[in-house]
Amino acid sequence: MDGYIGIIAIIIVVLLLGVGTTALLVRPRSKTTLPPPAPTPQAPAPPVEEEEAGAVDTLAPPAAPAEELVKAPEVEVPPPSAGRMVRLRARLARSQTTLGRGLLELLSRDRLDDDVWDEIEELLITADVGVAPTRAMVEDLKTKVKVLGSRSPTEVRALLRAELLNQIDPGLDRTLHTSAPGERPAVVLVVGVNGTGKTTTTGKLARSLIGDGKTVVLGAADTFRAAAADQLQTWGDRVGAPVVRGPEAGDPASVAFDAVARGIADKVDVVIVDTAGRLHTKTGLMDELGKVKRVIEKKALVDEVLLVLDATTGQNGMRQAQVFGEVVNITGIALTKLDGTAKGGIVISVQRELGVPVKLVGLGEGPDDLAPFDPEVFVDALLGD
Ligand SMILES: Nc1nc2c(ncn2[C@@H]2O[C@H](COP(=O)(O)OP(=O)(O)OP(=O)(O)O)[C@@H](O)[C@H]2O)c(=O)[nH]1
Ligand SMILES: [Mg+2]
Repeated sequence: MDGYIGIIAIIIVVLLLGVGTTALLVRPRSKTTLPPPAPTPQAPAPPVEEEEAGAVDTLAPPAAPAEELVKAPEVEVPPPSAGRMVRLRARLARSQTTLGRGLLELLSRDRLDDDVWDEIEELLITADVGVAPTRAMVEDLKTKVKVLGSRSPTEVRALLRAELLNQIDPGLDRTLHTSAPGERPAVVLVVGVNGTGKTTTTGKLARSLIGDGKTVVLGAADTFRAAAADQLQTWGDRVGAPVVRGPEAGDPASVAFDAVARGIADKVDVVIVDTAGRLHTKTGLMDELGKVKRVIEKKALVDEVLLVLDATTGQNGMRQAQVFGEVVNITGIALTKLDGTAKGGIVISVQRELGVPVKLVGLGEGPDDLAPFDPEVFVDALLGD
């Protein structure tokens, strides 16, 4: 009986071996008939069994992992705004030391005759400090130097530091009004002439607010060009801030209104409305801006009207600021492109002329190159270490 079972077992083993061998012989041929993986990089790779991978490799390059191909848009977590200006100090120093070093050198001369004072005056004017503030500074410095008598380099530096700070006025309230009382969101309206950096500043500001833990809705009230809304959309998408847009050539006031309405409905902390660049000399465009603000105010108060000024435009920027100030009550200045000019003196003149503080400074094209303005860091960057 045992022998009988043994024979049956042997037959089964032989049969199984036979089937296995046949399978091995047949399989490679069936692999060559497999369709190659789809060539488009977007298509996910067809499921391939482990044992077949080698053969498939020779037919077509392997598709990259699906994860890499279909990338979900990443929402960035921007850094908080604190300490930004210190981080960007080197950039500021690079562009502004001509003024600081020049003043230090001139004031350190043994003899401060009229020629030297003329040179000091010229240096301040060239750096866009403005005529009236320059005169005031020179008079102040003359008096202080007289009192001081002989001057050590440390004393000259301290003297100049105090004078510059005094002109910039560290006592001014530079708080950006991004917290509204009660339930409603704070509303920030961003205005200025063409190309000063309004959209970029709006995007950077949204990032920095989000980095500080706030929620933001953006309003694309530049309806002149579709590209303007797209530009803002890109900024919003990167940090997950919704962007309210309108039809191209539509009414900017209505987009601004809708953005604020959305902000209220979504209970966000801040609504920032970007507007189209407009020449201060075009009355129609300036009237339109006035309307944008009035229409928003049907929904909520405008807490901050930020005038974006390009630091490289010099004294022309001052005229723009005055006209904008007449149409919409400017509450703060964002001074952009300070990284690209030695004319940092505009901080002094613009505040003097307008009586409005510089609240933000743009120090580059990078997404986090916007900083709350800190007068002490500014002056220290000017004078170098
Ligand atoms: N270097 C430097 N470039 C800046 C800064 N801020 C903005 N820019 C650049 O300035 C250019 C214009 O910026 P936008 O934000 O489009 O200016 P805008 O005021 O919205 O322009 P319009 O909507 O056409 O009036 C862009 O190339 C920005 O990258 C800054 O602080 N430093
Ligand atoms: Mg713009």
